[in-house]
Amino acid sequence: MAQYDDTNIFAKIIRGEIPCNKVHEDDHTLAFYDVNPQTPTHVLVIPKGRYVNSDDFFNEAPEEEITAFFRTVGKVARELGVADNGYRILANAGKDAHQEVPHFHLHIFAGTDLGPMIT
Ligand code: D5M
Repeated sequence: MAQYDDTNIFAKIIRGEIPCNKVHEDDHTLAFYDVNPQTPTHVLVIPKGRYVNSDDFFNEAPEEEITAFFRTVGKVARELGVADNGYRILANAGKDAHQEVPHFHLHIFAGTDLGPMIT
């Protein structure tokens, strides 16, 4: 399992050391707008726990945290008003996927016709 780096930018956001444009927060999960949006609506959803990537989260997180996380993804999509027209969720995990921030996160892309999925 990869070593978690407490100095990563999302860890700092969770600790309140740097600001974010928050969409939703609960005990287990935080959602905020991506600083470099790829679509009209581009939000990141992260667990507050220390998980490096999806491999780490899916295999190591307690079921309660996993359930809370995905419930929040659904809730956030509805709160953003994108659930009806649709959205895409994506997680980059590790080197081959070019994961930039080593704290597990899901991207929510929405607000336009996203086209067919590529790669
Ligand atoms: O993508 C990481 C994503 O995180 C990328 O889309 C930019 C975004 N990012 C980086 N720093 C911030 C801050 N401070 N606020 C909001 N969004 C941020 P990935 O390649 O999946 O690791």
